[in-house]
Amino acid sequence: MMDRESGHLPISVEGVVSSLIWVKIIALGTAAAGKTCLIKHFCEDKFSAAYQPTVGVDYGFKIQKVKDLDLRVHLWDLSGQLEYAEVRNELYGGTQACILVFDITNRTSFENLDFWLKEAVRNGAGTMHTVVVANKIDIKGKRAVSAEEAAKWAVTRKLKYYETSAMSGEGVLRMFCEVLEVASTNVSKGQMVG
Ligand SMILES: Nc1nc2c(ncn2[C@@H]2O[C@H](COP(=O)(O)OP(=O)(O)OP(=O)(O)O)[C@@H](O)[C@H]2O)c(=O)[nH]1
Ligand SMILES: [Mg+2]
Repeated sequence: MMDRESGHLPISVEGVVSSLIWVKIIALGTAAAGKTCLIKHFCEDKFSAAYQPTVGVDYGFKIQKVKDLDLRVHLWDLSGQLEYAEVRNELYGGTQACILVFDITNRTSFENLDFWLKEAVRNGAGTMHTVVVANKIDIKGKRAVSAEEAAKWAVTRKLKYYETSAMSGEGVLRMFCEVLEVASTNVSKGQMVG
């Protein structure tokens, strides 16, 4: 015996469809740029000042409401250590969005963005919504890359530019929500992405 009115689904079709939108985001960038902290802040509202390098890959999950849809967000946090290239290459598949993170106090991490963008493009960034994230804006005195220079780099490559602090949380939720809004339109409704 089915415990629902005949002719009616137990929940609305819209409810079923929206509950099945999965979005996969990857984070790329030089070691210690703050990828893990950004993801931790977004998923758990936590920050740790102690640096624990990601070994290969970390993973985060969050259900985030964007435009009335509860998105199941998978965040793959890829190590910035160059020796993990093979691990990273395995993880690009089925990605809708890519955040390229650099540390505003570390000029090399900004100069390395070209390397990370190239790696992403080689692995299908054409189909991912890719953005640039300037992190650690809470550190005021040691800025090594101006907002103007970084934003220009992003615009030249047709990428959207964000500034964040994983420590204070400034800009973090906004960045992820805007990325998700675009990325979720890349996922056809009802599609399950592993
Ligand atoms: N002040 C400040 N420190 C930050 C911020 N984000 C990260 N950090 C610090 O920077 C260091 C590196 O942060 P992680 O998030 O581990 O860096 P990562 O990019 O994941 O590094 P890998 O895993 O090695 O690729 C840690 O000591 C963090 O506490 C930030 O927004 N502000
Ligand atoms: Mg990390």
